[in-house]
Amino acid sequence: MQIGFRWYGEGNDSISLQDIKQIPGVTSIVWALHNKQAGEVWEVDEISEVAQQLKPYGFNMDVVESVNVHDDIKVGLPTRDKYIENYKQTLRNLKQFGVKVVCYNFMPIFDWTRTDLFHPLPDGSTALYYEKDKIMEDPKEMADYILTNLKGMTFPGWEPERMAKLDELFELYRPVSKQQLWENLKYFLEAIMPTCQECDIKMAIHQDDPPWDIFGLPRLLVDAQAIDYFLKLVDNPYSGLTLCSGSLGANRNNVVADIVKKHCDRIYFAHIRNVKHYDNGDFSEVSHRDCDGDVGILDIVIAYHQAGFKGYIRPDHGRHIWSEQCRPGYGLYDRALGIMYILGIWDSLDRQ
Ligand SMILES: [Mn+2]
Repeated sequence: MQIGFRWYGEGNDSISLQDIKQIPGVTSIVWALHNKQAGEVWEVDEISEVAQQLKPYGFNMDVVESVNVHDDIKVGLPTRDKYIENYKQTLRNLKQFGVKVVCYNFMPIFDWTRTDLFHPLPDGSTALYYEKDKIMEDPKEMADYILTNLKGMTFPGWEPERMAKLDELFELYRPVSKQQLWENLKYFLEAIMPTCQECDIKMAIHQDDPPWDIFGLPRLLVDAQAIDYFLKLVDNPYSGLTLCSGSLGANRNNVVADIVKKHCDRIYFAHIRNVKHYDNGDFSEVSHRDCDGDVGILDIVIAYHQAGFKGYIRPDHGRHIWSEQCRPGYGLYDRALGIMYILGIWDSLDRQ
């Protein structure tokens, strides 16, 4: 197991590489070229710039999160082949820098979705929050809210240029059924698998967050059954999972530790995050500590350990604590605490 930490890049993150270096155990910076639009080729000199930044700190750049998939691929338009070629070229360029895992998702229009980015918790910290009833309303209203609260920071999937085209996007996805979306995902993966094999890069899909349909849009990777279906759809070791305990854990019927036990050989990247459920269907992100939430963090970490997991683990979102001003979910302190919690469990298990 290797510990990763997501970093948004020089000038695009309040957290420095020096800060990250001081968190025990971190070997991998989980990175991306956040200025690139989905469908564009990531050029060698752009990737090289990040490599140069990481080098003095001894971090590897093995995991990219994410290389986003163009809407034309998700919708299945004839223009998708051009974007698939670009995706393959990006993979070849990433290979030159030793990249081993590419995280991506296949969510229509909206990436992760929350109704409150700074929801107060009883201890005075704030966290990302999902209020079920707010989602029934206009998606535009929510997009506006999120963009206002990001205060000019860019957030993958919620780019202002993209949100400005919301009507267009909904129109584009209208004819796409769930089954068609699965077919389009299969087409994309089958097209890139030979390149992944040639480059020895594993594709690792992130689950839909939250794991159910929203705004009438179909969402695919929502539970254990969907994950089984996905892994059979393109049964190739180069197509696997970024298993996100928080995304899946938003549905209280999902038992993430069971998925770890069943599919550990196809999990290349693990997001570990805790979620607390409320009876009315709302949920809040909470600390990584097992008893603070409902996803079974302890069972999950034990399952990875018992399976001899060799992939990458990163703490997913954290709360905003100790007055830190940071990107929603991506502060330094609570994610560092999450790492220490995971390593504490891991080291104890190693000892046994
Ligand atoms: Mn995640």
